[in-house]
Amino acid sequence: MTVYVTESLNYIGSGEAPFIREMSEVTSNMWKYGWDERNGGNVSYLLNEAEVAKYIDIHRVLRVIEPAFPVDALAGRYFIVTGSGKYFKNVGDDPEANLGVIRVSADGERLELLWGFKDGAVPTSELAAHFMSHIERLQADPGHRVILHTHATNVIAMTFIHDLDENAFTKTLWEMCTECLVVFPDGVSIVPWIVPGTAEIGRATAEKMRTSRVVIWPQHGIYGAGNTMDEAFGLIETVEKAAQIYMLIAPHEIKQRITEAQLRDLARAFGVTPKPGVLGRTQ
Ligand code: 2HA
Ligand code: ZN
Repeated sequence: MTVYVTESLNYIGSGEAPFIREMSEVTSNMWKYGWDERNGGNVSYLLNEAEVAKYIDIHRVLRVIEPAFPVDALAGRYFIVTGSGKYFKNVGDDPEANLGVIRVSADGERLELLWGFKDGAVPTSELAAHFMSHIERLQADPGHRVILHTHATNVIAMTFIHDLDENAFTKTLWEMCTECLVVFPDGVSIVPWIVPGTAEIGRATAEKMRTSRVVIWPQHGIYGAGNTMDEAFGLIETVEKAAQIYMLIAPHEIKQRITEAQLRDLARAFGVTPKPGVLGRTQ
């Protein structure tokens, strides 16, 4: 293994860190899907102190960043996050310019930069939505680690032409591909259109994260949560695939569909509990 010791950048072989590689891969994949044009999208990944300390000197704070709001509930927690204004297209070529490893200070009032965000970069403008969502998901599931936000094309398109009632939207997605109900039995949530980057959209998103791992922002994109990067990405991929099928078939005459009885059979076969209120409704 190559061991780099670069004083100014505070890394000890950080190029080898699996969490940096995972961030580079997921941002690259989202860009290649065409979901994250320009600086669209943002990712945050909760890390254990021990996994960070293997690659980064955690006793050396490079810079202190003031968050827009205190986050005592995350005091002492470590995250790797994408930078504000950074392009997903560029992360793989220069992770240190586009990503940062931060620790929430013990009093929850400051963010301590430990690695990355070269040349004065700062965390994503959607940090409020990410941090508030992490707080809610950790309460729902202590194994929670990842929040992804992306401008998934067909999900955005679908929010123009489908009823935005969460249960109606969820049922349509479940009907689009057989695997959907199994992958997101908790359904999708939808917040109203709200200005991005605000505490208001952060609060609204986090509130929905209490009961579902997918939150749709109409005419903007999608948030997904997971215990691993693969799980969060796979979840968004599956919702986007269903939305793509919907957009492909919407203009056509439907000759057959997955029936409600078949959805119930699926749930039984895979041992999942469909979100109450979705099946049994007439759309
Ligand atoms: O980071 O996606 O919602 C750019 C965005 C804002
Ligand atoms: Zn966005």
